Amino acid sequence: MEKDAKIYVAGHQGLVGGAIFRRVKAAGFGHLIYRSLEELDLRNQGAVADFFQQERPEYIFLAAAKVGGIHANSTYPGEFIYDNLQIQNNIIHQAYVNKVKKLLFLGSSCIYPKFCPQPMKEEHLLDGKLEPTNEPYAVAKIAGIKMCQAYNRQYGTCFISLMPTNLYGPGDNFDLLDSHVVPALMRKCHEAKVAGAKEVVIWGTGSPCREFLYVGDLADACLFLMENYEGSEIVNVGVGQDLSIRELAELVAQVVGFKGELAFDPSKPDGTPRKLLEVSRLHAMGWRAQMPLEEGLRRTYEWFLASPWAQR
Ligand code: GFB
Repeated sequence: MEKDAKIYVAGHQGLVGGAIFRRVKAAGFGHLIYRSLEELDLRNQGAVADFFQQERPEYIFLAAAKVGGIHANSTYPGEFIYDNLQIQNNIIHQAYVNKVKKLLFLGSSCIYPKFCPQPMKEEHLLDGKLEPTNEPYAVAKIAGIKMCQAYNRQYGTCFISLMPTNLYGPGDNFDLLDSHVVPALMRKCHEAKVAGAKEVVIWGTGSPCREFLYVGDLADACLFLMENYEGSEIVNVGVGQDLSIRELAELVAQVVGFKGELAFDPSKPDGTPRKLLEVSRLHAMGWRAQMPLEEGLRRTYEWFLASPWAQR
């Protein structure tokens, strides 16, 4: 990417888009384009076409998406499939029509089968049935990958796809019902500490395993791949290590300073038993995640304490 290239970060108000925006700016790229949700509804085909005509971006980070944790995915399956298909269809198609030089599409580790061999390799895509709690979201993300690959094949575009593992970090959504597990546990532990409560309730059995990538590391990987990768094959982005939800809860409680009990509510869904990405493709290209989990959690908690979420 040229330093004065016109770069569109779709989703710059979100956890991932915000981190990409800051990373790209810090690297000295001066011509970034963005629109707020109020200014541009990315689900609207005509509005997206007009935006592209007007701005003519040269590079795109496609981080705009409807996202959420296990409960949000199960509660709003219609929104998860419709919003994501619309957003990505509109942007990917307009990127082709307007001859964008390169587009980076962000998928998710939930594209892999529920009972995928671990760690999950890129070639396991479409090898088996998906996890039901987030199937509509996963199907939309798989459609995005296939659309990038199909356009590359038919039209000679350069659309690359990254599959990040579970993410966390400053800027996350701390809504207790819709969020992912890290912000939910952090807020629960914080509120229990402040209230002097004896226990925090964790959804599920605590036995599922997840891998957590700091969003600043993901942003760094996005910039790295935008500058160094041109293939159609998807690339996993993870840390190569996972832990159980119980272990995560213990670590979050320690970072927050909550000293009470951790209770488990098995009436809530566990989701996929394990999700660990195989990251040798990315390592072979010369990129590795840097942020240790505990330090990433500390930085996230600092951000949370200064945010309106801590005042609620
Ligand atoms: O982060 P999470 O919602 O997403 O949940 P998934 C991870 C695990 O943490 C599940 C447990 O086993 C949850 O049951 N958990 C325990 C909690 N306590 C809580 C809590 O208070 N809140 C939440 N949210 N979880 C998502 C997908 O799956 O992963 C998305 O639904 C996306 O589509 C995302 O792919 C990365 O890892 O289960």
